[in-house]
Amino acid sequence: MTFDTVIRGARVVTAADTGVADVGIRDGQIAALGMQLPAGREEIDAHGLIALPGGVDSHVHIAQPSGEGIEMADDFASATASAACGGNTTVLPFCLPKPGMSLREAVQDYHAQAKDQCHTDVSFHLIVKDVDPQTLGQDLPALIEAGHSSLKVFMTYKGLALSDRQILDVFEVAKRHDALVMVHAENEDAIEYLRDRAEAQGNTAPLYHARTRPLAVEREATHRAIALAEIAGVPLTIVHVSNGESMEEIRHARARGSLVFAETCPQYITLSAADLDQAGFEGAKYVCSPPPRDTTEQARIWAGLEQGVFDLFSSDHCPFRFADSAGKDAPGARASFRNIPNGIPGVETRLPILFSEGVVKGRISLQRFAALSATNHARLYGLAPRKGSIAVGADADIALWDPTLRRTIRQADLHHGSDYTPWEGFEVTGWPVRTLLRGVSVMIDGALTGTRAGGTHIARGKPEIRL
Ligand code: DUC
Ligand code: ZN
Ligand code: ZN
Repeated sequence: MTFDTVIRGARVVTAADTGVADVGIRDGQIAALGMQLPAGREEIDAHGLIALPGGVDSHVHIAQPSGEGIEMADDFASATASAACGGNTTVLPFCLPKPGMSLREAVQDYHAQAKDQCHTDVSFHLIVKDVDPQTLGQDLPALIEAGHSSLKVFMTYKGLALSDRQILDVFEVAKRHDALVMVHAENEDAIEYLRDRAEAQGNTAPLYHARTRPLAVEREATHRAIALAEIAGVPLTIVHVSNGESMEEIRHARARGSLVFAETCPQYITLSAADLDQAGFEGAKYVCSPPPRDTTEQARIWAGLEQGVFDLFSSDHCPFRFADSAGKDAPGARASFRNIPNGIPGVETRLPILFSEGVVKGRISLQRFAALSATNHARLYGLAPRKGSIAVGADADIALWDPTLRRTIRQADLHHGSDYTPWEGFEVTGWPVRTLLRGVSVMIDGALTGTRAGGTHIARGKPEIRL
């Protein structure tokens, strides 16, 4: 038995187990796990390192249309370079049609943008903003069958937010075609009311982005999204859960027997509304939705991660440049928080933050880290068993981590297209030192080593809804 590559002596981690083993790779797949495997053409000495499933980040935004004159800071090349350097091997961005474009045309356009540009594998979620016969009756069924088996609906943002009836109509299509629906749960009317009031009182600084999206805005929409899913009889994922009250809605629904999956993100365990409350325009760097909360809510989110409320830990990488009128400094953004583009970069820092704050600080096990960072994403979004685990027959998507490496997060060291990181100066222990995509090293010691064209689009199967 010969191997293209053998990784020797790492502690191999899956969502179920850990143990020291050699990993034999052939034709891009894991061909053997064992002790003293025969020599490979390439030998990687990984003694003292941890071999984790390559990260699957199921919530990123890449080159997403963002309104007149606004541009996301990443294209597929820079976003996936950044992802690979952060220990990821697959990312799932959202495909949003530009005005006047059908969902099917938008997916074609997205495929064209991704082609030959990616350092990791990619697969697209579909954002449903037009609830019309063409989208529901034709585009969605065809796209789901072609491997785009997850949809996102919004309960906030003018032009994106759907009515309850429209959400139910989308749920119905998801049910018929076995797609998984992801919901952005914030109540648009309540936000609009609070925003108008804040502006009328002259409260226009970035902090008021957080003040006008209080917990009740998210908790109410989470409750309603779950109720609508129960009425339609579909499972759903509540994405980017920021606080304990929304988490309680999820817990209660599960106790009733509902199939609700939950995602949280680094910003909800490490950032707070105080970060938005800084002199001048600095707070705009932290404007994302839902907004970062406070230390009490951070602790509740940690409890949810430890106790298994959360299935997914994603970045919600949604990068804008700070010093750029096509980014955070958009026209009108200094006059009112309303005009600041929502989103922060984080695809490269997601895993080091969870590893350091979670595993190194003893809050979660390595197995849970694997589940939260890769395995559950792959299973829920139809990528398993090919992705998300270190198992014979799976793609050889592996991140080798040095669990003792201490790093201070610095914008200067990151690979995204944004000009800042919200975690500037944040200290972590543990960092990925090599990323292998289907057996090929795409990052070694922070340097990209693969070719852009190494990453490809993956058509996905149906969600596994029993995690
Ligand atoms: N929702 C997201 O999922 N990402 C960024 C902004 C938003 O509102
Ligand atoms: Zn969202
Ligand atoms: Zn997002």
